[in-house]
Amino acid sequence: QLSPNAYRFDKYNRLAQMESYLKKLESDNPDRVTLITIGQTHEKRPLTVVKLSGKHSFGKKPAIWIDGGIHAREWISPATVMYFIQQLESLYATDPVIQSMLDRLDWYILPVMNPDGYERPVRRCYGVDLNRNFDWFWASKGSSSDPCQEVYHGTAAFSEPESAAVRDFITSLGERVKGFVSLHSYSQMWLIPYGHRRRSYPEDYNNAMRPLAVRAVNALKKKHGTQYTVGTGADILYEAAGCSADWAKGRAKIPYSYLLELRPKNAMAGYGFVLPERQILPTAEETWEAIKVVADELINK
Ligand code: ING
Ligand code: ZN
Repeated sequence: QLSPNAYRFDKYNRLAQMESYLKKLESDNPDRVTLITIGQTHEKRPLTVVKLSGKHSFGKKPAIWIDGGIHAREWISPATVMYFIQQLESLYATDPVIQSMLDRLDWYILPVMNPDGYERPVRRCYGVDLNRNFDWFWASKGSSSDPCQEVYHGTAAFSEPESAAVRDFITSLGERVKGFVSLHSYSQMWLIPYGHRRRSYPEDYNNAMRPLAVRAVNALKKKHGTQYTVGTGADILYEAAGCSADWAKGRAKIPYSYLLELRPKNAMAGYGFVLPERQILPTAEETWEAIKVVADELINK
């Protein structure tokens, strides 16, 4: 790309660069890429879902939801999600695995759920933690009623236009949504519901949700050796209610719902949320290997 403002997969990009990349992707591939505006943010920015799909089929195709950027400062999350979109689109013609993943599964991808925060990350007050604003034991644990706390849960479950738009859109897709993956950073963890209370598990935790998570992190590790821990958010991090992945499993009944904590493992190297740019592509590549394991399971189930 010659334009200095073009999207770069080895850099952190502004929202405008992401938007123009996605618009071009849609106009270059109108049969496989559709941009869907599912709502508007508090500051009236559009919430844009990228729908990727191969051959049309009669009957219901299973679908997967992936979101990034629910938390403003977790820059590696939107960057990784953008890489997924690029892989799906650019390899469709030449990679039979990717082709069947698009022909047999509909992908709904929201690269930035909180674009207001992404463009203006430093806010001391007046911001709701969208990952405390979903309807799952809302306001019971690990969140705050104080608007000046990072974990402010809002005035009610789904009080925010962003979380309400995600709820409405996913609900409109209905039962064909079989997977929900929300990308965060950091800690290198593959979190399984539930996060609101310790030792609280969905009934298929041991026979379905955990085994798939373990297979996914094994595939992830194979790429660059990065190790992930698997467990519920409450058991291996802390208790926190109102998180989107818990709502997706508990209320929307999406069978495989996960929250990923990407690199780094810890903030010891002097960085945490702002992972060095040289690690963007390796992070995206290894995470993509894990996502393909999940997608494959949704198709062949
Ligand atoms: N982590 C999640 C958070 O929203 C989480 C992790 C969610 C833990 C729910 C426990 C329960 O706090 C990040 N990175 O935001
Ligand atoms: Zn987060």
